Amino acid sequence: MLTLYAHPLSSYCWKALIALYENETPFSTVVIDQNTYAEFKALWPLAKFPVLRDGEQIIPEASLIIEHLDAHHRGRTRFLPDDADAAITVRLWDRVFDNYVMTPMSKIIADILRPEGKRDPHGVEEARALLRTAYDMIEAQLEGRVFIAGDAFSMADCAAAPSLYYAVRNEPLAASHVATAAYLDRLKQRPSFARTLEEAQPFFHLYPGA
Ligand SMILES: N[C@@H](CCC(=O)N[C@@H](CS)C(=O)NCC(=O)O)C(=O)O
Repeated sequence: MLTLYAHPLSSYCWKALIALYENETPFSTVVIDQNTYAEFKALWPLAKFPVLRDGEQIIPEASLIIEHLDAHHRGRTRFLPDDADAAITVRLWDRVFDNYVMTPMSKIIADILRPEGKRDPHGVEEARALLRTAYDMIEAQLEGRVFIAGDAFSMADCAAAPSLYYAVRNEPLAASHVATAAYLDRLKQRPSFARTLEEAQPFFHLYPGA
């Protein structure tokens, strides 16, 4: 039995949840709160979520969780193609969304949560500039593609959905980002992400960037 240690508003947890819901993979959830935090930190001292437990195996990092699901709990949606070069393209766009959309988006939201006088306007401006560059790259990549790495949904789309969802609320897309806006709409309509968003709905009021 799989157990996911997760928080309902965490974008990286959404990424793993999308993959689990894609294939209706059975799992149980341990919600990280003050009651479960010590148990969670003992499993993964860096205490970043999500973490998946599969029997004796502990798998941290959302991308590795998805790679693990693709290798050991395979379903109709494959998250990485068998072709090595195509798999590198998926991993590249997974990295783009984590490092250049999720990271600057988190910087902007973390800054909102900082106390007055402890904010970092310069760092936030840099994060916004990085996001705008990433948006331009995503827009170009989507030309002629249904999903970010091609015609098939993949791990990179699992990364794209939560990162873009939160990012555009905090740094809006430009009017020229037509393909990216349509792509985000397609992701929101995908049942795995629609379910993730629906389940997070009751918690949104707790989060300033949501
Ligand atoms: N590289 C990790 C990042 C995970 C991460 O940063 N998760 C955030 C929630 S979205 C977290 O654990 N925040 C709590 C903290 O930093 O203490 C991954 O890809 O899973």
